[in-house]
Amino acid sequence: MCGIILSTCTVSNIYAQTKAPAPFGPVPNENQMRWQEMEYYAFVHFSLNTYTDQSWGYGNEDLKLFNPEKLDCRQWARTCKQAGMKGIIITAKHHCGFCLWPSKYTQYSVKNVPWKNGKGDVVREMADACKEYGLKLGIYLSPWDRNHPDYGKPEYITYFRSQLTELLTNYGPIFEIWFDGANGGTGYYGGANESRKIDRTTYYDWSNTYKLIRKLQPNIVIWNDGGDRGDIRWVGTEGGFVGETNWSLLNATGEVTWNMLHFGLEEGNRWVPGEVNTSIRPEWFYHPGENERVKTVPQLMDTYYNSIGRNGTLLLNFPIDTRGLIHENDERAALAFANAVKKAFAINLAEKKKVTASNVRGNAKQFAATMAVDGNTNTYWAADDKVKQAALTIDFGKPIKFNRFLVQEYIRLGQRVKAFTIEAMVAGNWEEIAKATTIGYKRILRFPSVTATKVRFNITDAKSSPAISNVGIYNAPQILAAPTVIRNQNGEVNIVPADKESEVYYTLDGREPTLKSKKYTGPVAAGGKVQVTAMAYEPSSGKSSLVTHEKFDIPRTSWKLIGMEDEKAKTILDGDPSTAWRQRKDKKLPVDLVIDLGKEETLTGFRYLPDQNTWDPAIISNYEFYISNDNAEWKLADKGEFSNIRNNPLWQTKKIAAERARYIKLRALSNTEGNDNIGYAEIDIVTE
Ligand code: FUL
Repeated sequence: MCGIILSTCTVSNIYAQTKAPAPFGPVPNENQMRWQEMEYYAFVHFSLNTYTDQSWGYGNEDLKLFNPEKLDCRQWARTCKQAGMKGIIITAKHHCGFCLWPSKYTQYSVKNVPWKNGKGDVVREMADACKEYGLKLGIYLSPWDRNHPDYGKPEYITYFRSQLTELLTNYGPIFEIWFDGANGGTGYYGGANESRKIDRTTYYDWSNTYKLIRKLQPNIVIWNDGGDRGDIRWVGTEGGFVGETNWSLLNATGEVTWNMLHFGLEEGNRWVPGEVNTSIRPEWFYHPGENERVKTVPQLMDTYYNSIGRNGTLLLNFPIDTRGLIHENDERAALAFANAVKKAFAINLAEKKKVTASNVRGNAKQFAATMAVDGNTNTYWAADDKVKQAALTIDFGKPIKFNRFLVQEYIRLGQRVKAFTIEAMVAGNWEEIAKATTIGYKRILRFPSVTATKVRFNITDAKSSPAISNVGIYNAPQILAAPTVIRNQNGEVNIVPADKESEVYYTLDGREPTLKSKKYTGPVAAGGKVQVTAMAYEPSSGKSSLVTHEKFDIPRTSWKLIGMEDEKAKTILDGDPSTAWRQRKDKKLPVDLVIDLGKEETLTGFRYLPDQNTWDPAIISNYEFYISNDNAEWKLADKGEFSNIRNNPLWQTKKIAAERARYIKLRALSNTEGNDNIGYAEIDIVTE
């Protein structure tokens, strides 16, 4: 009798222990799960801005400008598909209010443009092309509308919801809706030409807008940077990276700080994973001047590892060009990037290898170590409840060379792992080769190539017993990066390859470098206007990098900062984007920076690169630019805003009517944070 009872007890114990682990903390819903598994998808930015060379339209841009000669959404979809992307989010309406679809509720749309005599619908063409290529469709609808007369009034919310209803009803399934956070400010507003402020927490009444969205598109995910908690979050930068520690959690209510956006919130009570949005060029919209500024494969690979490799998805933008196409340079870069990813992860060296675990949940087969290397992310290796430290050892049986480690948690049960290390058995000894914090849906670590017989994946800390659905080990080919080119104040050009061992070849006349060009051996004196091109070359493989193109205007050798006691201010002219100088903390706006150019020049513009520090921004948003011949009488040459500079702190180039002057003054009227911090990485001029 007792024996029977005993065995029943044992059986039920085993049964209890081999039940799947209970979910820990918040978990993704099905929509978030489907979205996360997409991993990589596109943005397309296309609007009147495409024809005005602007980042943000004011709302009064002429509709006649919209007449793309070769608009071909099928080319966009084909490119995205070939690039391995799973969907496309289109800017149906950007801040200028122009609608790419013939909305019933406004005249400011494709209804009234020369393109297709007002009979066209870009959103429809996009939806059809996505369907043809098996891609999902997403919609960007800017809440801020600089054209609409009612913006700022309650009536606008009705308009906004009517537009949402059109977009979410007439174009089939929509996987994601994107509400940008830029909200309120100056604009045309039906001719009022004024500044309108709204309270971003209350104005849009998001909770009712969300209800409408979910009713119309039950499978959608909502991205919202400006209001109530959406289903996914911005990661606090448009630079293409999320924090190394990345929790897919936030709190359901309350303020979201920059740190929470960038790293998630370990103790958050709601599943809100991060989406990394960045552009394949510096800017979101097409600017012909950026045709040579398309990101290189090494840059895009960095973005890949810092987004998808850090538990994020990657939303990569293509600025559609004036013809209505993804520019050939962007297409080439996206396909080369896809190819590099494919090559890097072509062979999982861990798959089906001998694998053991320090603990297996209930010693049960369905949670065995092998589940992490079976190539199926629906099965997972799990440890017993209460086990928060566990190791998985992969035995190759012979020395194998590798440089990447990929790991995935079974996130349907929550995000659990807080810290882990990777060790390799090199010549009979265990060596730690990498160390990291969170995992989440996917984590990829890069490290210098190592040759080892075994790899040990150690979970050193977890919120709850780990559940690992996939482990991958790869030997990714090296990619040569295009070198960095800078010119210092003395007019010397410095070229720095990403890999110190690479050889560098360059030209100073804009011609493409070859192995017959000059070999770089140290700083090169290059006065006057120069166009430097440079490439890195690896003699052992015979491979060369993509080419860097840098244009420099007249050298700043004899420039002087006026009225500046701080010696460090010179960094504003040192040519190095990573060094910056800030005005004294106690200075109140407006704040001036005055430069003596040493002699009269014919000025046709000026350039400003903000301090690249993202922690405590000191970025000018509104400015006035003055010129003078005697540093006494000043003439206002230009004034305006640096649009979108907070999220995208790139070089800003402003044109002015050509004029001769010896002194320039950049007056900062406001900064992006509403405080008085003002900083500069670089200031430069453009001459005729
Ligand atoms: C930003 C916008 O202001 C930009 O113009 C762009 O659309 C980007 C994706 O979001 O915040």
